[in-house]
Amino acid sequence: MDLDQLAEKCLENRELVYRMAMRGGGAHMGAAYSLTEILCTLYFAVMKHDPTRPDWEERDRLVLSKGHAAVALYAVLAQCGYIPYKMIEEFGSEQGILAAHPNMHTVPGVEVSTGSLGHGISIATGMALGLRLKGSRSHVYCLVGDGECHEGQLWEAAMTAGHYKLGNLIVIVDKNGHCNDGVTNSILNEEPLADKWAAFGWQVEVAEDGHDLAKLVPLLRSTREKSERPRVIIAITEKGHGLPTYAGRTESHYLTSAQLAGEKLVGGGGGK
Ligand SMILES: Cc1ncc(C[n+]2csc(CCOP(=O)(O)OP(=O)(O)O)c2C)c(N)n1
Ligand SMILES: [Mg+2]
Repeated sequence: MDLDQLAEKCLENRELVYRMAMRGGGAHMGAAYSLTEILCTLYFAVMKHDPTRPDWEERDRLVLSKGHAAVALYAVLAQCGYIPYKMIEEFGSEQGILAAHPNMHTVPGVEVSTGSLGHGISIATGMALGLRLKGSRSHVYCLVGDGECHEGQLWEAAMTAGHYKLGNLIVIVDKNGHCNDGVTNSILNEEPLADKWAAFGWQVEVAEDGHDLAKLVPLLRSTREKSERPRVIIAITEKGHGLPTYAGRTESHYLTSAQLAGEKLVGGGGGK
């Protein structure tokens, strides 16, 4: 898939998320739209996976630790063919099975039920350790929020992964600068974030623009190379990227269908 096609996938992903929000009465738009390019790059250009076999032993695993961005995951799972588009259309309706947070027992392709911040990365760490013990060559990708880095449990997982030198674990921090109730570092300053991960034994890279597909694709592909340490990519993103009124604002965190009505999506992954 070339970059133009990937950009199309990003735009379609954002449109599907928008549709779910409109049908369901609202959604975590800010969290979903800062992740779009990262998520689409992983599913369409990086990860080894097979939508016809969600339980394929040799697949790479993706854990959405910031589970409130579930709508973005549902959209990419539909685009890949894990779930029918009909499920997307039923989001928020009585017969629908897609909930505000992802459920591994009801939605094919969801590896771990998440929503309680800090838990997903802990489970991803256990998965990576388990896979290594089995001699597997699969990778575990885990997406966390910058506000999620306030969680003590995240650092327990980070310390564990560093201790066990889990080279098959890749964490991507979606550093959009906001959490649910304000600017992340004004609520609790977590800088210097890169130095903290490095101190826990991780190989750290910073993606200066987490929406720039031309840079994201080679960077995320490089995570497939053998590593002696867990890797974290701190991706600088924009919360609500693509929303003309709400992009870059804390208010984008959760938007109702009334707030979204009339918002015309812009961009499909050409950089900030
Ligand atoms: C353990 C836990 N505490 C609190 C919450 C409530 N909560 C949901 S989203 C959120 C903010 C997350 O911010 P961030 O990680 O930056 O995610 P973003 O939406 O910006 O991607 C919080 C505190 C939660 N889901 N889990
Ligand atoms: Mg954030």
